[in-house]
Amino acid sequence: MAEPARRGNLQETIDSVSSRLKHIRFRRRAKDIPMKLRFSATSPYVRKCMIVALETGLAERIEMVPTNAWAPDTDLPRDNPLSKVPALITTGGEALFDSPVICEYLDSLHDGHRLVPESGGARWTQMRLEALADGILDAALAKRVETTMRPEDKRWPYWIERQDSAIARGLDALEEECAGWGDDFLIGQITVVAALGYLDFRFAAEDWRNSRPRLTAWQAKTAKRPSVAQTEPKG
Ligand SMILES: N[C@@H](CCC(=O)N[C@@H](CS)C(=O)NCC(=O)O)C(=O)O
Repeated sequence: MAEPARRGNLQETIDSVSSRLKHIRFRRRAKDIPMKLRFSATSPYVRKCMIVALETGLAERIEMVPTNAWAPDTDLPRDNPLSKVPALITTGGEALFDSPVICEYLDSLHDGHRLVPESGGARWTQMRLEALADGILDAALAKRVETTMRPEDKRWPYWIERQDSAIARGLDALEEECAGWGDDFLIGQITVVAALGYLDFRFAAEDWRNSRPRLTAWQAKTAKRPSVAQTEPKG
């Protein structure tokens, strides 16, 4: 899918997709009814879904619905009982979550090359990599909640250290593996982009690049992809 090469961020991409969507007159065939993606602009899990949508040419079929998962009165649990974004409402009205499920669903809707391999060893390799990068994200988010939302006198240093160790081991594993990825840009690599981007966005002072030259080079190369540049978190 050819996307215009320009730098932007996830919110700008969402705005641009939404405004283009408004100008499309829908004949109400199932294919033309927009899906809805409940999102927050800084969520790395949403970013995964947006990269998949852009890479597969599906972005214009998705209406973006801003959602604050943390708002006490949010109606998000109606679509996701876990009250997390992303949640995707399909054209048939079914609400799907979480990001691996949404990404695989989106990948089933297009005729191009599969971002989530359908079978064989490549599938497990990619799903394992996705799980590893999602796990880095889960640890980074847990650390952020602990260090920014929890009252200072109630913070648990051991918990923060535990998340730091999980993130460091995960990044070391990626450093070992990334030389073997070649030009692959599938669901595993997409999730790695989201994880590294989130660390840069929220923990810029803790330089994950230190002693990870191969992963650093891989990220720099990947940053040039339009789907990656257009979804870079800013805020
Ligand atoms: N495993 C989920 C994680 C989703 C998630 O944690 N989303 C965050 C935003 S980045 C959220 O909605 N948090 C609200 C909460 O934890 O209550 C996925 O892959 O979609």
